[in-house]
Amino acid sequence: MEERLKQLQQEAIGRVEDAQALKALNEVRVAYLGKKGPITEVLKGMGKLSAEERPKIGAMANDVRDAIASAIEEKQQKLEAEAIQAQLAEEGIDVTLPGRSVKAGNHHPLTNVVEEIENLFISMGYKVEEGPEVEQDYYNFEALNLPKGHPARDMQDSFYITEEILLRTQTSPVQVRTMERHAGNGPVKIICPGKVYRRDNDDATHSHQFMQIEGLVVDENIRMSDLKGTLDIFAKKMFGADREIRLRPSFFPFTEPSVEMDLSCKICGGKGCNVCKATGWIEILGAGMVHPNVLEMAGFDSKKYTGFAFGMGVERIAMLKYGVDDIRHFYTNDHRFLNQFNRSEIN
Ligand code: 2U9
Repeated sequence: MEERLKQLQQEAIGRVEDAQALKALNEVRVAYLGKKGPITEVLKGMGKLSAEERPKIGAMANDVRDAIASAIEEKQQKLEAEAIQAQLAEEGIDVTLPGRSVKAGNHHPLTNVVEEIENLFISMGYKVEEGPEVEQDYYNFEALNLPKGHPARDMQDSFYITEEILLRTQTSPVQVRTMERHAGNGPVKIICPGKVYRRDNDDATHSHQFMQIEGLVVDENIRMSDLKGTLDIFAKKMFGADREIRLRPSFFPFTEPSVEMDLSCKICGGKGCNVCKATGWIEILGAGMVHPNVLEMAGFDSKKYTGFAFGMGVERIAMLKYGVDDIRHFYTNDHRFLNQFNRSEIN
């Protein structure tokens, strides 16, 4: 029996050493230490032994069982450690690989231009006012000296929702609403940025939806020279101190007299090129003295108060400032275009 036990120990430990995986090791455990294993068999047959032999063989069987169990335990720890190492090697992170950069958004070029113009006028004491894009016919046309039937309010040019409601064609209704709130008391000194809508066919220089910024100053003794000085400061701050302006007579129903403002061409320095169509001047905005009818309709005494107003298309300003040749670039969300205006490139 002693021999049998020694042989079992040797055999089991040999199989433990051979086991290359946890599954095989478990099979060894079941085969030698399980309920139906050979050591249990030996222990069961102890009853047939003499009283002298019994404790000796019993102790030996226990030692053999413990030796096999500790060999299995040791091997199990070794195999488990190896499995973890293999898994780590497979799932390892290569810290030398280049990282994936996170793309940061940035302000749209039109937002930048609007902000720049707003700040410029805020520094001259103007307040920023906004209003509804869905507007009443009265505020969009009537109150601006454009009575029903006036050619400038032709159905062709506007998106009507009902007979009396339309998408605003200019930001001027915001000025009218602000003047009404002032209840006939000056001064009013505001700048009104926002989206406007016109029934136009889109092309390189036209869009059915675009942005405007309009300005309005109403007070006692406001004169054409105030308008001219204000526009000159705007042009020089926005486009460069070396720029000149000139005012040409024009017509708008809401201003009298009305003017259009040209900016001296930077590309040719006034000599004439394709941007200024060989004139040396580029048209950038319209302006004028607020029509007395408009002042009166908004509740201001036109004998006491005078005012000036101006209006410009933001896209046109942005196109001239950045040399953009097609208005549609502002709306098509092409990153190659938009990223050129990124003020915070962090890649
Ligand atoms: C009130 C009184 C007067 C706003 C004005 C213009 C001249 C003008 C155009 C420029 C290009 C519109 O975007 S554009 O097509 N605007 O030429 N706008 S004076 O005059 C006002 C506004 C409100 C109460």
